[in-house]
Amino acid sequence: MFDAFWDHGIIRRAIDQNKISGSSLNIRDFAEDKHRVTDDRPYGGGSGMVMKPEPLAGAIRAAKRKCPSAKTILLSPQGRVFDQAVANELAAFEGLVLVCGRYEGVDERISHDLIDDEISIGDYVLTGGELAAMVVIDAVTRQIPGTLGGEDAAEKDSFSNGLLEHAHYTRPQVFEGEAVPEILLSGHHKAIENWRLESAMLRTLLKRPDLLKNKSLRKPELDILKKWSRRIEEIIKFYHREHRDRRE
Ligand code: 4GX
Repeated sequence: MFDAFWDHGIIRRAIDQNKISGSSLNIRDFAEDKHRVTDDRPYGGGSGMVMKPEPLAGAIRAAKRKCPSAKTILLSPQGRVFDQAVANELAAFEGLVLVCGRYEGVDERISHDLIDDEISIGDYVLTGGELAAMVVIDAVTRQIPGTLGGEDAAEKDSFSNGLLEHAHYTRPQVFEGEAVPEILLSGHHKAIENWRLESAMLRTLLKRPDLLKNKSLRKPELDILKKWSRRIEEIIKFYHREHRDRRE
């Protein structure tokens, strides 16, 4: 699963440019028995399997030897939920060892002794921690300066300012009868900047109002909300007036 991940796109470029390094260990290589077994039945009975502690401990210690200062993170639905703030926090570490569990999870003694942190990429159940680890690596990598190519791209995108991104347009100027907003063709940088803030504010309000509630708003942002609030009030007032007139 990881070969394709390390081999493509921005992750591949970041490795080639020595901005990050990454590698995967297969826990089966740390099983001592002939059949390289990594799971076993749970004490206490029941269905499902648990990851055996010895191969897991061997794999985690081998990973830590590669990067002794690394923080060791278990991917699991029980972890704190991953978001942009966590991605930024993790980008500050010199290394991460991401432990990917399968089955019902890992022997509890592994969590106690060898895990520093536990992260979930969201409240849903995956078949393994590998995709979760790739999500974390991807989001953390693009926070590392120089990995995105385009100037300061990470500072500009969604969440860095607590808002969703503004709408984007590229050529052609008219696509299936729909034109690009005039202002974007005007060359007025200040007006374009204002339009983009308004676009970002409205998209956030309509698609993710929860993000606005937790955000401290500055004057320009507040003014946009007030402007639209007034417009909506006008429409409601007009509606009431119409209905009053009809009843008479
Ligand atoms: N965000 N899963 C891990 C096995 C498991 C269970 C408990 C350790 C402890 C998931 C998620 C996720 C399914 C990956 C269960 N490993 N991981 N796996 N959501 O659902 O990170």
